Amino acid sequence: MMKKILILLTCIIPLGAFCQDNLKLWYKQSAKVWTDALPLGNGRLGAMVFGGVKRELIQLNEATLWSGGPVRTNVNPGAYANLLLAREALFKEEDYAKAYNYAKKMQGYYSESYLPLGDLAITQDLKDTVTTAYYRDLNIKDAISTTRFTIDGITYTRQIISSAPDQVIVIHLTANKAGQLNFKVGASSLLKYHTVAVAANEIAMKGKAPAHDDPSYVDSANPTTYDDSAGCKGMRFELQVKAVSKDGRISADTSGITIKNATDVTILLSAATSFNGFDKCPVTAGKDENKIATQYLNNAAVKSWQTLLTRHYADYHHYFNRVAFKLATPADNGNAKLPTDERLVSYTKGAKDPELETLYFQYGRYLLISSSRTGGVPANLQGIWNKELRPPWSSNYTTNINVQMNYWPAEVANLSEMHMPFIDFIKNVAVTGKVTAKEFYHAKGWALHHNSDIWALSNPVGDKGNGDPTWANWTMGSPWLSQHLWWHYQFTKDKKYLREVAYPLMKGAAEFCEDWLVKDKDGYLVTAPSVSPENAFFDDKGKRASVSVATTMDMSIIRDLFTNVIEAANELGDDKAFRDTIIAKKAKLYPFHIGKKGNLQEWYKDWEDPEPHHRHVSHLFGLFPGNQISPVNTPELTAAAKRTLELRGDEGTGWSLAWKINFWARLLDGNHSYKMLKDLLRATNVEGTNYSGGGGSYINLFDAHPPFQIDGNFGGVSGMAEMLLQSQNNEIQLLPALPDAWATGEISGLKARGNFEVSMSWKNKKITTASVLAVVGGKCIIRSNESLKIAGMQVTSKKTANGYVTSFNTIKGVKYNITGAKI
Ligand code: FUC
Repeated sequence: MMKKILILLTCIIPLGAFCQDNLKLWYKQSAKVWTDALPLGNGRLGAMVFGGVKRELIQLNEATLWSGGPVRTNVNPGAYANLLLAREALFKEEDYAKAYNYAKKMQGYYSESYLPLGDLAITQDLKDTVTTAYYRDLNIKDAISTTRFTIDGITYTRQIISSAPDQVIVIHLTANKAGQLNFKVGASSLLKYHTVAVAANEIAMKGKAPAHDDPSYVDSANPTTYDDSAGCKGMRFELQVKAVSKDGRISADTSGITIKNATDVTILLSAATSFNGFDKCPVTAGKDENKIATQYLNNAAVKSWQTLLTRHYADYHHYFNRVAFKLATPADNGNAKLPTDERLVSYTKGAKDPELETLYFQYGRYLLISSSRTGGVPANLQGIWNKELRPPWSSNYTTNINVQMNYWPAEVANLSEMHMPFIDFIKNVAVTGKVTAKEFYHAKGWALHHNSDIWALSNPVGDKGNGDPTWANWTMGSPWLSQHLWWHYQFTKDKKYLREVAYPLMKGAAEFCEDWLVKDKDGYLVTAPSVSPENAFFDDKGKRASVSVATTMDMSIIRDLFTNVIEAANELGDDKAFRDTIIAKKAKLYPFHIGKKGNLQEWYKDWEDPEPHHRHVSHLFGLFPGNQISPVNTPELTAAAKRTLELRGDEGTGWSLAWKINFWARLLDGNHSYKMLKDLLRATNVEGTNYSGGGGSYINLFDAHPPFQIDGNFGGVSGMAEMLLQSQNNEIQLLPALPDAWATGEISGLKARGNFEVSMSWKNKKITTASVLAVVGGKCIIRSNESLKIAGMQVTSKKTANGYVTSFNTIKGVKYNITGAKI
């Protein structure tokens, strides 16, 4: 009885939703390697919890701790002359190698790196006897990690949270026998630091970030440099650690805090950096990191563990509980009873486990809530979790797929607020990007290339000639990022935001595209130089090349932006003259082509692929995340897109597998999407970089590129949502790509464009009940596989070649209950 009441209490959910249980990752042993550890985060403070018995290691991050300082201007005054030469080589000579070399001369500096804050070690005095009943978990329903074990008849428990309302990490340690906790807490960092004992129960680690940190793939004799002058490179940081206990004795010196004979101890971690915005010198105009960290610590220290926990739950549940997802589970779902590592391995070997799939979906939502909070910086390649001084690809913002993928699920998975750090970041890159567009290309608007960082770097990277233009000189950052500005509007219908924030930024990107586009010999508007990230082709002479004209991705991204700008101007009833120029330009964009193999052509011409299974599938941008290709509107292009995917094959890096879940969902092939999801969930422990495949999941369910890269987690959530609900092209499609394996299930709280909140249950692949909450009202068009009835309304579904279409007007705030007409 008691247990039942407890379960009910922990499952407080929004009206109309249902309770999803078993939302835990758990293990019978501590983490051996970093990707076994469990992530916690409040958007700013990240922790990877290892769960060690005698030595607990908690690896720490602070989201604003990056190397470097504000970007330089006047980086490459010779770039424009080389742009003209590159265009001449492309149009007059069709000499792609020459164009490639000119592109190299159009580069600026590399991005900076996201850095680890440090390690917190808890070394516990324990009798050297056998550890029994070891257990560690991450409960994603409550965003709390627990480690528990028994030694010599005494059970020790450690619970950890990263609290957003209190801006501290809290570790609560208890022993079930009085006075049995004896341990030492120490902190260290890979960055330049020193430790000071601030008080009898408190230490602080103060340090400085490097002035510059070369990307991991750059072979450099001196990759990490510091600058101790008053220059603007190298922010300050501070970590404060405080122990609070009613009964223990606490003392501190510069080596750490020592706790003796306690029963119950709370350790508070507070951290801050001097980062004060992308354009502020973090040294002379930096924030007072000491003051910020101290305030958070002092405010938290007067609250009990229980109070901190209650406040944390209230904040986290507010976001997390919006969506619940259940699939019918086989009666003997033995797999679900296994610890997560064993569970993943046996799933990979073929065990059926729908609850692992729904757990993975919710884990992605958990990771987004934990790594991207309004007011903060966006989730980078590793979210906010990084242990390395030179992390893979600088753990930066990679904009030719990765950072966008992080935000694909934000709106549909009902976490619109978590999209905001990315939108704020776009505001920043539009500022530096304006300088880049002008300096590099003599162009209006703002430009962004394939890498950025906390300083909103926007130039083509490569250290002025060392980068490969195949990735470094990709120019489509500003139009692609603008898609997110538009999506946020489509999902919220917030006109004020559209007018004041989104539209001016989208217009700036469109202005850049206007200037960047040139005419080819047939009068089409094309991009040049142009790459298809990060792929190559064999040119007419059989030579391998990568820099050419009008790749399908470039043209699709620009078409997407132009379409959205036109729609936005229409929505606002404003800026007609500009809208009309864009309408005219859109009509002249180089169109899609279907190649001789029946595929959607990737390049300007129907060239062959040296790497037919390349991980990027950039030319399908129009299928997803774009909406230019769809079975209803463009059946021929849809067939070509399908052929492209077949030729590309299913293998890929983590994010590539995740992208393919979304592609197949847009092709309405649920079983193929599901196959890709299973590939994304295949167990791996490979940490070394693999570009050609091997994507999967580590035992903590972090996505493996490999190495760890979080985009696959987020792309996976987006793909699963796309299998259940789509809302591009002004209609909501219910269960568009339901796989046979998900024949019966229910989901509540997904969001559709138009600001509709959608819940559904289905049985044997048919809708039983559904509801649409019209948050702002307006016309609602639903496409479904069967005809529908809407309670209280005289609406009939129309049968079409592509399912049934049900259309009705909604009133703001009203929830419409729907049933399958045959039910
Ligand atoms: C792009 C991808 C790589 C990797 C890197 C961070 O360059 O091609 O696979 O994900 O970003």
